[in-house]
Amino acid sequence: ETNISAILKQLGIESINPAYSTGQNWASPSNEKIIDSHSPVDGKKIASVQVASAKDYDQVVETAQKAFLHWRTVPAPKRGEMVRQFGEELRKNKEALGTLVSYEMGKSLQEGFGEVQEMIDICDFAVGLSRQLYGLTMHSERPSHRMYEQWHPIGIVGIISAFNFPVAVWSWNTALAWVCGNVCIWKPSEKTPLTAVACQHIISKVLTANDVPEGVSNLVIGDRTIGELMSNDTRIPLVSATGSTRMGKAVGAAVGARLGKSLLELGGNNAIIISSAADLDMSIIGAVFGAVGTAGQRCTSTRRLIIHESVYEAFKEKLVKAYGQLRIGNPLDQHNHVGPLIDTDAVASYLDSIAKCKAEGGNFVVEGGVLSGGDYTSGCYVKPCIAEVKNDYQIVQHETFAPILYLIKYKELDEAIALQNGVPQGLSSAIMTLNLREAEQFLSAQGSDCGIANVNIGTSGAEIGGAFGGEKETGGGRESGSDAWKAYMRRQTNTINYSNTLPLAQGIKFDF
Ligand code: UN1
Repeated sequence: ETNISAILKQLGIESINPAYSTGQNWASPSNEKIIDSHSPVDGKKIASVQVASAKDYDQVVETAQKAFLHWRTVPAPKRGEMVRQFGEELRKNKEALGTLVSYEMGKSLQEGFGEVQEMIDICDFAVGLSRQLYGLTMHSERPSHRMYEQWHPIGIVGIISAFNFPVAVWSWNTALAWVCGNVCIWKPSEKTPLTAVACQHIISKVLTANDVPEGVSNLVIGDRTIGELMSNDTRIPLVSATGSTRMGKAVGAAVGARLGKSLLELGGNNAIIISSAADLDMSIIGAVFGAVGTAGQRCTSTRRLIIHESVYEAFKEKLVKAYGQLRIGNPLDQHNHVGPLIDTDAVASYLDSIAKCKAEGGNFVVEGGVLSGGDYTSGCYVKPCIAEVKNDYQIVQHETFAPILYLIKYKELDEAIALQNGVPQGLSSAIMTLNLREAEQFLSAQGSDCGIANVNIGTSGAEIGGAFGGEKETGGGRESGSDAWKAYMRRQTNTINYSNTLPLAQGIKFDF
């Protein structure tokens, strides 16, 4: 039995929490609005959080602006040292924070811990990065000239995050942004405000211990109006947003209209190609975890299986058998595989998608449905289901954030790749094959059009070391590993003349 109240106490959560924080200081809002956080696990109210007003938001931005003037002068490795200590605090709080993620969001306890592990990993990555913010040097075409580039901090980074990874996505952005010399303003999902409050308490300790001024790590609890303020605010040069394509289009348009930068990580419609040369037992694990893990609420969740006709029936049979063994229930109980959806609105959209799929001709080989009674009183538990479909059904082209898996049959690999690419989204993709030619074709320029393409691994569960994000309606942004840090900095090209003449580039003569 998990002692939630002890965990809330450890993480500094009150019954009503203040609306915003600029680091160590917490403040109550100038209005009366409140968000109650209910757990989808048992429907119980966990605690409440006040909602910030536009005026509160403005104060936060002003504090952040001041903090940036200081933070950008701190040497990057010193900023990295703060992030190292943040990683240490996260290690100490992994169990408590992971449990709260599981309880407030509904993902399995293992996945809650896994999410905090991603935070720890990105901190380690960012610490190393703090000594590796490398720019290139170039050879000038002019004598006694030197050319190089520098990466400078950009200013305030606005972070809008989603409910499904309520803490990890913030850390991917913030750990990099901080070592790059930026300050951050975080607007978490209104569906998971308490995990955000907990994160801010954890970083608060580190900021205090290091005498970091107010305004380097800011949290603002609010609804979409706060997101809109951030998107339109010229004081925020970069807005990093994770969520639906609809939200991303609004943020991208608003930020673009003021020629700001946005980093968008939006919906996926991820497929695994199961080839005739696939290891079917291994493929089952990848497919089932990808489709039902996090109750199908990852942007990397497996939504479609594109299966070769020669193994289609055999694989379908294995899938149906595996689905029959899934235990659905309280995600804090480690025996269960599938927890609840985030709320009853998500349940309604799951049911709506099933109805639409049936109306278009989908054939359900594992039926869905909402579970009730017993452990399921929150009304958020649904049955993972499987339907045989055509790729061009409208509903199949759409990302439903729920455990609905679509099966599509193919004959030739070219056709399978075209089906895999034949959706508006482009986040994650995979092929299961032991055939080298197939694998390489899938990874080639004629292959997957996604930001992530895997061989003999499912579509979800990417490591933080790679750049994370995707193409088309996924928004084009890249977060976490590789050189994703460059999005958080401004590039400056410097040319220095150490000769005693002033030659012009391109050989231009200008004498007088
Ligand atoms: C998301 O769903 O927004 O690759 C992020 C994965 C996780 C991150 C998912 N590491 O599934």
